[in-house]
Amino acid sequence: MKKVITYGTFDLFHEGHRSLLERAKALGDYLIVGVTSEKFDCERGKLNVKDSLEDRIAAVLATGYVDEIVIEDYIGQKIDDIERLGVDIFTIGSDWTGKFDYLSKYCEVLYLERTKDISSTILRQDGAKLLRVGIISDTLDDGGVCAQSYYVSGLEISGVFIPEKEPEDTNVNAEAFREKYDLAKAFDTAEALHEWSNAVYVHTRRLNRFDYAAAALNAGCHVICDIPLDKPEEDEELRRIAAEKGLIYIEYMPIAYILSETIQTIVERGDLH
Ligand code: C2G
Repeated sequence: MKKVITYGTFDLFHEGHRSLLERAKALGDYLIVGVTSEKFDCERGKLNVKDSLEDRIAAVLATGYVDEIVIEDYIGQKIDDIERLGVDIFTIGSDWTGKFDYLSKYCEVLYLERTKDISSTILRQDGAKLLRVGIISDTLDDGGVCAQSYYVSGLEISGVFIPEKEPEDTNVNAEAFREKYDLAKAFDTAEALHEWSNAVYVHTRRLNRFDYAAAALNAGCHVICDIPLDKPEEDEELRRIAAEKGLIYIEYMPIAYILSETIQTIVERGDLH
């Protein structure tokens, strides 16, 4: 008998989870699912988990693919489970590619393609908790948001729109960005991005930040915007539009900016030696 094991939080259970379990089961005869405890999620930095452990286990069992549940409660448990339960295959979604190669000492390791765009399969009452963030960028850089999104339950990157770019950047386009970060959609217009998102992350050069942030707010999307803005009064204006529309406007400070500020502060003290 071939035993397969997979792990996850399975919060706000959706089609991506179901499809992963279906394909995991098809790899063998007996499927074991490790569902993360609240304590373990807290320790590994998974944020914003909404459903209780009991509800998450019930959702996993309701698929009918699962033969045994274990509760994942500590770092290093995967090795213990694989040995104790005599597991032949460890599998997990492609967002984890490479991260569990160390388990190949104990069993076969397989990464299954992650499902893009799960928003339509979240139950309506839970869907209200799903933040669909569209990215507006003018380079092939996401500011680290896509990788971070895997650690935040209830957040999905809806896709990307690339409005303007340097003329010589011939390889910069929304489709290339979409492919790089394995996103669901590459949008042709800001309007299309607004329609598919309920929040927008503005990650463009300073000069354009205000215009894209204001357009997103006016289209009814919450905004997370890189700072600094081009002019001090732009910040006030974005706050005004957000308040008027009942939306949230959040300034996001990319790490490089914090670093350069920090370096400047240190250098200005003048006591480097
Ligand atoms: N998944 C997917 N498609 C999505 C979302 C998730 O295929 N759109 C997969 C993930 O790749 C994972 C499983 O569904 O294999 C469970 O996902 P999560 O609940 O987000 O759990 P995760 O944080 O990936 O925990 O020890 C825990 C594990 O490391 C995985």
